[in-house]
Amino acid sequence: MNGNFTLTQMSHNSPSAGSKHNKFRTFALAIATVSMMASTAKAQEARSSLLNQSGTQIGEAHYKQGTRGVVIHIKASGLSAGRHGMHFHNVGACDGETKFKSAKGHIAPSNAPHGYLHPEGPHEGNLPNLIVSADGTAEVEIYSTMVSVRDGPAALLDPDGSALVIHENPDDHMTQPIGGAGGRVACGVVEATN
Ligand SMILES: [Cu+2]
Repeated sequence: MNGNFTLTQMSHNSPSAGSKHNKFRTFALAIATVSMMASTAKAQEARSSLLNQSGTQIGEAHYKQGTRGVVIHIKASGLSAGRHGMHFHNVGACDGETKFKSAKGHIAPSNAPHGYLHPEGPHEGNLPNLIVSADGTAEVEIYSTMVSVRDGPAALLDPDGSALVIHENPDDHMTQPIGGAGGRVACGVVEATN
């Protein structure tokens, strides 16, 4: 009853309320149409096969570009339990014979120091630690606003590509140059899927 009363009052006090409402509705419909068009455009996507140093696949990662960052889904097994530093490295090359040194250093076009907790960090290739369960498996979905799939200075699919690297030890998010994360136990070249 109260709602009806308010509506009656509104139309009584302002005869144009109805047409204003229609204009608003047209505007809202236009916005809805534009966002539907945007959502039908295929998001830029990529993937990685994660390999151990003997070249056996131990997992995979998928990347989907959003408006402001990349949604990253990682699934792996055969790792030691606990926290493992994880970063995007500069070159799309995962050669086990080089202990994955082939992937070079971290993606860091800003030249900011390594580490989420460093006062001047982080740099673009930084990611959270991967936390592996007692059975050696890990699955996580994370989001990075510091890299992109194709566009901008920290594009994963730049001309020399990039690699997702999982390290032996935890990343303390502070120590230079890699947070004390040690050797590289898994590596996956980022490959375009569309
Ligand atoms: Cu690294």
